[in-house]
Amino acid sequence: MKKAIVVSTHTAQFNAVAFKGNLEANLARVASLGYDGAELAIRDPRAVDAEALVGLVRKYGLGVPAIGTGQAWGEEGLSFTDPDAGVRRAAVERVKSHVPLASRFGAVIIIGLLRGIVRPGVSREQAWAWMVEALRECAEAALSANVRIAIEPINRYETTLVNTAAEGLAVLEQVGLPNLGLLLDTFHMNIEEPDIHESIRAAAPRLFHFHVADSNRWYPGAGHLDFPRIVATLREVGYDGYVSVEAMPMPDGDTCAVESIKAMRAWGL
Ligand code: LER
Ligand code: MN
Repeated sequence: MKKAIVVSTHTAQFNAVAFKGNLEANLARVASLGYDGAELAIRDPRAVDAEALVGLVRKYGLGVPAIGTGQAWGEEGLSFTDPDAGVRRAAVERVKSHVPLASRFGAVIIIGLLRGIVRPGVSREQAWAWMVEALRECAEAALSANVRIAIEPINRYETTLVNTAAEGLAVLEQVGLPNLGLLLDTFHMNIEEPDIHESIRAAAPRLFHFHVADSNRWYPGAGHLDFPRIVATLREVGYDGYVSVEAMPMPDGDTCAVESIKAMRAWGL
């Protein structure tokens, strides 16, 4: 397993990001701390100079395991389940626009909050159907470029659609494409899963990416999750991907990154 941490290419409102702002300085710091990769949070690929970004990531010898898309929800209100068909279309097109860069990095495209929530006046069945349809269109577009997409079960306080690994697996079943998988996040699992270890085992064949934050969404070690046991379960199921820190910059971003890599090393990563 490899070690990564989330870096936003631009300043962002989403708070569980240790590094935002000066991209080059942040990538340099991530590399110097010994991370293998930087997970990139990108609101809109059109706002990014792809060549410069690829160059910077190479300069610091980092991998890019995943690209987070949630800022398009947080800052622009795009979602797969908006009552407005134009907004749903824009959300799908936005995800498809991540494919070329994801392909260059070999990165998984993350569908977190971009799937949306069940809006007033929309039935749960309708929202679910829009979500499945959107995911299928995005995964089909990504398939030809050999890009994988991961849907992330997210806790009930942030979304009403897909809170658990079991619901995530049901979505995969309904979409029926091999390049759509799951991203599990320990912060959300601690709130929603009856048994974190059983959920990891159930998701294992389709587990594309893994986020870590402690129970309070601080760096691992700042709360009460049993990470050595979680990592042992990941090893047991043969998970071979990245473990990526998506934690709040508390007490500050740099301390979060330093403490996180200290913890990961202690787990033998
Ligand atoms: C994203 O990976 C996540 O975990 C959510 O809480 C918010 O986007
Ligand atoms: Mn996450």
